[in-house]
Amino acid sequence: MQKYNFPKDFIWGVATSAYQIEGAYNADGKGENIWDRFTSIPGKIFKNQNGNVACDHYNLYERDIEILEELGIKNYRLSISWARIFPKGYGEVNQQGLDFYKKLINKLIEKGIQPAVTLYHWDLPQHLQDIGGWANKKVVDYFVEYAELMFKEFGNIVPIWITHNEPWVVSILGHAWGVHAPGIKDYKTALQVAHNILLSHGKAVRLYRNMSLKGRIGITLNLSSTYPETDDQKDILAAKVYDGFMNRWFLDAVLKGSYPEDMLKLYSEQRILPEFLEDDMKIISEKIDFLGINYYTRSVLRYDENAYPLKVTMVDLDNPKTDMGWEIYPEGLFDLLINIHKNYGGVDILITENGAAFNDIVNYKGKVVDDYRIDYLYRHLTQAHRAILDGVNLKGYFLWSFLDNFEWAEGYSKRFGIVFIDYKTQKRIIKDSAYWYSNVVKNNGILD
Ligand code: GBH
Repeated sequence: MQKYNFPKDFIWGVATSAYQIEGAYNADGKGENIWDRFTSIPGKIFKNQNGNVACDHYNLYERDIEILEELGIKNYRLSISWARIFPKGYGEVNQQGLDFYKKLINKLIEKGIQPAVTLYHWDLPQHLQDIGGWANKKVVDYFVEYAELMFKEFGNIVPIWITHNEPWVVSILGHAWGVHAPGIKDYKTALQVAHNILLSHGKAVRLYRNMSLKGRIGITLNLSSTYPETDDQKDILAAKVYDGFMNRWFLDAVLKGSYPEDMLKLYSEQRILPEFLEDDMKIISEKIDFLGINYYTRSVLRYDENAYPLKVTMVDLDNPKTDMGWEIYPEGLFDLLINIHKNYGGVDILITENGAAFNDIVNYKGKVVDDYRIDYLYRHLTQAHRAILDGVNLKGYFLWSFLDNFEWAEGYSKRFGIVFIDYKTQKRIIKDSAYWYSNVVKNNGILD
């Protein structure tokens, strides 16, 4: 049997986000956010479900931390709900909301678990959406105000900060395709939103530096390696365009301080180019300590004359898939890591999400035997290991997700957790994959 030892000090963790697990949507002075609003519109979410209760983590956090302890997981990526802190997005602080995160973060640290905190995992205070949301530059400043308070409160005890989770998803799924909150369908707005989010990221990093804090700060991008369906030049170009759309637009901005030429040309031809200043690009590319990557699947592309605005379509290959319908393609993680390492100067990388939804069942013994999830994790971790051997500066891995949770437009129908949630009783059942991962963490790698 082959062994896969990971480097000393490799960060092993699990991840969640506030809206997906906390529930308590209107408790203790929390303000409404865009997911509270979006989920209340009939037809947007699977069975019109919402995050009102979710895993009730707001009340059960101590129990959940005990599970982390039991599994020996030493790093936990969580996100803060902006509207718990600032019910309107800015101005007056809601002390009870702040107290929740103080209790949560202090308890984690007391148990020897390092928190990795994401400031924005999609739950914009509704009041800020009412003034235009991320398309409004004022929201950039409100984000920095919120970041400043979080750095003041937790900057000395939280070692890892992630400004934003997946700006591509927020901008494109939320503002071009309209399948996520706030449900807008306009490419130009979407690209302006992406730019403003990146700007808010850069400003928050600058602020963090000015506060001389000791931890590390970065941003998380959802990245997907892209492949042409055939050797045809047009398909090869399609794959390059999709790479520009999903990956390089964000990577180049953050790590090179410019948007890619080919995409600037395409977006201006399509009249969807966002407005921005040269100085913005300096701010956006303020040096980060690590790049966060969320990887789930690859993208296979085909040229399509009629597809707006990129002239590409995604090809659905007849290969094994997870319950999300996403192809299982672990080599895509390897390809992605190698390409980023080569093209972006050997940047330090944290995989901030990787994992899979499967249709789990609790068996007659009360157990969840999710060997298909173990298989997915095994295959991706061994590809990550391969990338490290090839020189990639991969420093850590956070599994998505710790708990089954509210999977956005898919509601509770998709289970990503290594801990099963019985939503009727809020009972937690530790899945086989959690025990398997616990051993990976304990052994700093895979022994069999
Ligand atoms: C992450 O999003 C989120 O950060 C997390 O909150 C979520 O629960 C988790 O993943 C699981 O979904 O969309 O058809 O173009 C991942 C978002 C998923 C976006 C894969 C790109 C490619 C297929 N990404 N997706 S498609």
